[in-house]
Amino acid sequence: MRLDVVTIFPDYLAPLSLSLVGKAISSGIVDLQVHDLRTWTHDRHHTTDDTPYGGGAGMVMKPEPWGEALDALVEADPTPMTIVVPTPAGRPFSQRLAHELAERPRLVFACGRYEGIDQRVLDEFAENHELVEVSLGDYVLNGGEVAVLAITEAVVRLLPGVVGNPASLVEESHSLEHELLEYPNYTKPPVWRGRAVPEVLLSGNHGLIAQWRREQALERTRQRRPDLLD
Ligand code: 6GU
Repeated sequence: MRLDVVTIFPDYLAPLSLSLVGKAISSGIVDLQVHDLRTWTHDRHHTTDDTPYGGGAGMVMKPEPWGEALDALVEADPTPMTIVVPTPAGRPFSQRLAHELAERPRLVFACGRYEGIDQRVLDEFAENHELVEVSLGDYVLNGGEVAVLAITEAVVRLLPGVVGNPASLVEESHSLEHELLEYPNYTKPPVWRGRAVPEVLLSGNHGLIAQWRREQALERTRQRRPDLLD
């Protein structure tokens, strides 16, 4: 999978060279390129934003650098692009959307500040490319970079050969179908600071264990995410 990230803060994406995503890059499963939007500015101050038409607080990202940046990425590689624009006004990110994005050959992340990118850029590129605005949830980040870290990790771990034990993905997608939160987990020692591991987990009775885990998952979901049970 080819990944491009366009941002005014390329250093923000440095963690992508670590851990699971980093391994996917060094093993060739993922080709990641981070681009500085200011490459496509032409004024002395490398200006990327301006005041909003109609007034109001904050700044809006100028269309010209974004247009040139995305044109350059199209030019550099003919692989069809899915443009992902992180914004609190986007479609809520989910495991389902992560699976959808994992099917795409090339994702191009366009990181704007949270006031956003001039709408005409999105309208222009949506005409010839798949474009999806994505939100991590109902809170505000300063820019899309942290969202790109989250979305990339969720997507890349679904690519074949990235997660060591594919059984863990199967269990996960199974739990996704049932739409329950995961049950609590325990490991050795059997007693820690006076707290014992639930006895059923030591019983060796796999039927009872499965039943207990399902009850725990249901109870957690009822308490924390009753919306998932509707
Ligand atoms: Cl994807 N971007 C920004 N700037 N803020 C957010 C977000 C994304 N998701 C939640 N808040």
